[in-house]
Amino acid sequence: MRGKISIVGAPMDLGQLRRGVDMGPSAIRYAGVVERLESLGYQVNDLGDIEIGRDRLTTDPLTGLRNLEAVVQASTKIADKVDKIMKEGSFPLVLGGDHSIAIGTLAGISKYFKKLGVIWFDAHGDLNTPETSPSGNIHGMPLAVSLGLGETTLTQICGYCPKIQPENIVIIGARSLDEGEKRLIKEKGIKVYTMHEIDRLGIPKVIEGTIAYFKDRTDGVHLSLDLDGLDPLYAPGVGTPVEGGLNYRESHLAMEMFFESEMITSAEFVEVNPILDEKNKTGILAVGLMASLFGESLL
Ligand code: 6HN
Ligand code: MN
Ligand code: MN
Ligand code: MN
Repeated sequence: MRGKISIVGAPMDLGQLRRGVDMGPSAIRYAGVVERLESLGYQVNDLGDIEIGRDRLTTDPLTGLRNLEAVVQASTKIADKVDKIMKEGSFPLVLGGDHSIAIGTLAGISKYFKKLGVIWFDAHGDLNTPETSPSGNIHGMPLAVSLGLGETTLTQICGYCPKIQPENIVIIGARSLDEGEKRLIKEKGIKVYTMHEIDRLGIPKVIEGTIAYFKDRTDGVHLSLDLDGLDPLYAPGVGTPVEGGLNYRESHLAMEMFFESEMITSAEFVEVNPILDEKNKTGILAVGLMASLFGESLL
């Protein structure tokens, strides 16, 4: 027996405008996540989905944020659920849903660590604030919110703030950063492997560098994996695809190396949108990546 994994679905689509990403957890389950992880020897408990409000299309008049109230409520529920999983000593594996769910996931997890590290595997930085956001979409903000930046009702979820420190973040795969996000990255000294660095160094060096960076400075590491970190060739079912991403084997190798590091203490896989997908290719990919993260080996 290899330990306990608790799966929870967060069918969230309020952090952005495209419909369908709320079906992400179903698509991932349909691709066989429970059976795949059980076959690796884990005790897998699927806790079902968190209830997400359905009232869309409200824009906060003060901040311009879309569906703010509903996202705050959902994030609180996600945080409570993840908190319970942590308390039971099980590994929280959250299925999205758009990336705004990370606000709740990190709120539920970070109090269990003194220095929680976060791997943000994404084409984007998700470091916007209401002032810098080009869209008003909260899925472009969760990393900033977790740093304590932005709308107070979001940063104060679970009654404490911030959830993480800038020096404990590594962003991998970035290739679409907004100007305000670039400024924030420089100002806070956030470690980023853009696609440029990944091309130059190769993914093995990037992941070794990430693991070495976290080794002495963190006591737990959360993996927040946005499927749009991969190239849309491999992950077509995402709402904000960006050309020039990681390929299939590079992404799997990253997961395999994270498994070997024994460093990852929680994870979420987000932005799977079955309506935009091709025969659940992205859902199936997500499950394969999870299998690699949990130790499925090639031999
Ligand atoms: N995601 N930077 C853009 C925005 O609207 O803030 C895109 C964000 C995408 C977020 O993919 O999780
Ligand atoms: Mn994202
Ligand atoms: Mn993204
Ligand atoms: Mn694999």
